Amino acid sequence: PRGPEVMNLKGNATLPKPAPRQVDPQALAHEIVERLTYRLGKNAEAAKPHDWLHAVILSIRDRVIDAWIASTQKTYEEQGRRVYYLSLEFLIGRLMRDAASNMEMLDDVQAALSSLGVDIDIIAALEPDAALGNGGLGRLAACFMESMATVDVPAYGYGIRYVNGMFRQEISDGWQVELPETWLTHGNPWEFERREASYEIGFGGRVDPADDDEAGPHQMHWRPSERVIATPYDTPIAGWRGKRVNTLRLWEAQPIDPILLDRFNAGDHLGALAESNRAESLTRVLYPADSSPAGQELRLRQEYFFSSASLQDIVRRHQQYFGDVRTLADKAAIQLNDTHPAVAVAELMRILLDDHGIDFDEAWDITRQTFSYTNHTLLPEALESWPVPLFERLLPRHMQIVYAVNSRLLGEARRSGHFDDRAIGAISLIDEGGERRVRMGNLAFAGSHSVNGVSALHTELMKETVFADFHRLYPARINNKTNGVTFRRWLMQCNPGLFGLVREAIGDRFMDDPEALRDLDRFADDSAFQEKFLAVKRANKVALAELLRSRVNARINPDALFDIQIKRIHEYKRQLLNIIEAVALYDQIRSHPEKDWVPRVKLFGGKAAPSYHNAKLIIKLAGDVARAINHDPAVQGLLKVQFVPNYNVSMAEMMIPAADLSEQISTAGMEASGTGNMKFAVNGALTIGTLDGANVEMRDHVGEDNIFIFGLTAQEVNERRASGYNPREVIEQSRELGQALQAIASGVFSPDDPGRYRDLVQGLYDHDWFMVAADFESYSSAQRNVDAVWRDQAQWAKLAIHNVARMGWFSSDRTIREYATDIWKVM
Ligand code: B1H
Ligand code: IMP
Repeated sequence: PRGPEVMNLKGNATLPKPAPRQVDPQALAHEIVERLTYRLGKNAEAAKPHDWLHAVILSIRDRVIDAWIASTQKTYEEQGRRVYYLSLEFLIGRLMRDAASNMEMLDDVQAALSSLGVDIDIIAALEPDAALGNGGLGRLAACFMESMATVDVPAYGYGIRYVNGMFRQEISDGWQVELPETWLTHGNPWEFERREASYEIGFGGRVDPADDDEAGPHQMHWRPSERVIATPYDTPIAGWRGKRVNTLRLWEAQPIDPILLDRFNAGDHLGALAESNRAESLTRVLYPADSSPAGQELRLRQEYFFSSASLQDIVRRHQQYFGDVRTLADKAAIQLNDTHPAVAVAELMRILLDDHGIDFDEAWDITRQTFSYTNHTLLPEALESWPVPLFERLLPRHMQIVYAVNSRLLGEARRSGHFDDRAIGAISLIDEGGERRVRMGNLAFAGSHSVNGVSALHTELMKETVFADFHRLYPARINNKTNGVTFRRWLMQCNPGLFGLVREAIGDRFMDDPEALRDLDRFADDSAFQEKFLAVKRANKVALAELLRSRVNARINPDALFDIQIKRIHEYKRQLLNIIEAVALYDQIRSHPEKDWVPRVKLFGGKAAPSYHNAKLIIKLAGDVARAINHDPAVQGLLKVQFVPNYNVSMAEMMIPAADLSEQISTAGMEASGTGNMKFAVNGALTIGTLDGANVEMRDHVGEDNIFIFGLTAQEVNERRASGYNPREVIEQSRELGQALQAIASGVFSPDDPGRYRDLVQGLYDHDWFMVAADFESYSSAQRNVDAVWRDQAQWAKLAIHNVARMGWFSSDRTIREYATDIWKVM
């Protein structure tokens, strides 16, 4: 490994320190122009909006760096335990407002820019989203990074610096088209390349017994046949009020030899670059599969590449500051964000056994004390496993370690006397049913001292289903950490109107203690406050309507009820249920135009995994249904449907503050937590949802009168499936549902291709795994209940205010404090 050459400058008091920075708008304006001139080489007259953006970011960044260096210094001085959050995804979005706001300079930046004649909104919109993640799991990692800095946990995030993050979605003729998103084209002013902290990562090759005479029986020498370099890029992540700034370290793959000159000179110009291209392709693109792993070799290479680089860095840092690798668990807590980095368990074992000659039992103890694992899904298709032959070819040494760990694990289970062959088979690290596979969930579980779920329901189901046998063997290991979201981004920045109103009502305490939002409860019945609250909501809706007019030429009425479902497209999330209900409502309005219908705008947004056929078809259906409804004069002004393309973090920041109704309608038992649900509620939307994931706890907090709950519970879903659920029967009993399905299946919405949705609808009649039919009536009547409450705007406002007031517990600061106290022991 290429170790870093760190000069230890500790205690050298004669070095000059940077001058403290001024923070008034005038000084800031001066600084921005100075950055523009000397860093970008432009004068103010010639500067383009992008230049201004860069200059502003550089000015903010300087403050962040001051705090960053101070935090790093403090961490080294305290010599305490550090947290390492390993995640294949960090869905950050834009950073400018986040950083400026957390450094408490957003108002000054705005004032400075306006004194220079620059509109902050225009340049802020130019910053590309860092979309290094798929959805909830990646955005959770980003919220956690900000909260760890906020609650003063010394932490590093480790991940991959994808050149192409989440794809850009275009809708062409109603179909999703995936295009590469190139967030780095204008450079990334937030990151710092750290070449001195590069490592070699090996793949393939063979394993020899260690040549050393003193080598123990478990010490081996792995001789990889292929090597690449991992080079880190560091991004500072500032916590609220700049208290602490932590590091997000993202790895890039680079070739050992950028070009093979002998080949080039022999005329093989492409071959000369082959190795280089191969190395660089490793970190080129994010796998766009949310909740179901891609299962391709490149994915396993990505997982090992970033796990190995991170582990080498962690062990290097530990040795540099504490010397003895045996004390690693005292100084490092490594959190595995799902199984994507689970191979790190085997990698740490390899390092301890082979590089440090530690004996097996001690190495295994250190490993288990160091790691903890978060599970994010129970969907069987999402549980990662790798074919043994592939794993063995790519990581021969790790394969041996997995076998050795497995024999100990299974031995322990057998000796307990409570494990028959079935139960042994269930906890084995190797799936022996059919093609033999390495189970990454079992490896992560076995290699961790803590395994947590992300909502109370999800954690209970983990104990009853996927990890039932592990739970019997290690009953203290599974624990719950209900997800949360950062209120800085998801309330204070994205919804300045509501933020201002809340401050005016209850003061600033909630900015440091989100639970203090409770004080707002006493304004719920205050009609003057209700009016202000509704006015803020309306302004957000006008802004969204304006954006949608310019983006997709949609004309939507800001006085209608904004009903929004934005999330990855997946059958278990049941966008289909929502669309079918829209079709049924459309039919009802046409049949009874005289009734007092509540005007509604239904908005959908979300990406489908490129290979997920039904998800793509559901996008097409939303578009087809929208076209029919939006062009029908009979429902003009009463119902509108719009699919919003390219849903991403920045679009979420526009849509969530404008929502009246939040759709959280997954089949109970299938959504591990959800985090969008929390963002909507704290922004004053009411939730229509099932008792799934964190919705259950949201109901407990906001109160059952302030949320629209419908549908089967997780237990009822199970029972229905077990007792032979017959969807056809259910459909035949509901005229509304039957008619809506017939219309869709017969091509009413797809006259250009009448058979387009036949199979999709047939699936509902035949098996309906996700219980769309079973929940339809309950959903549809909950929607009419929504209408009834909406007609009384004071009542609606009251419920919404209660939601804002009672969501404080869902701050990711609370979640992180629980991790820090219960799992990492750093608080
Ligand atoms: C979640 C994933 C996920 N769970 C595989 N699992 C992936 C699985 O690329 N892959 O192969 C990517 C992502 N993502 C989500 O995590 C859950 O579905 C949500 O319910 C939960 O809120 C979120 C954060 O815990
Ligand atoms: P790492 O933790 O070794 O990766 O170093 C990350 C950052 O910490 C670098 O910017 C170093 O300059 C800084 N750093 C390393 N050692 C010390 C120290 O002893 N005191 C303060 N900062 C340090």
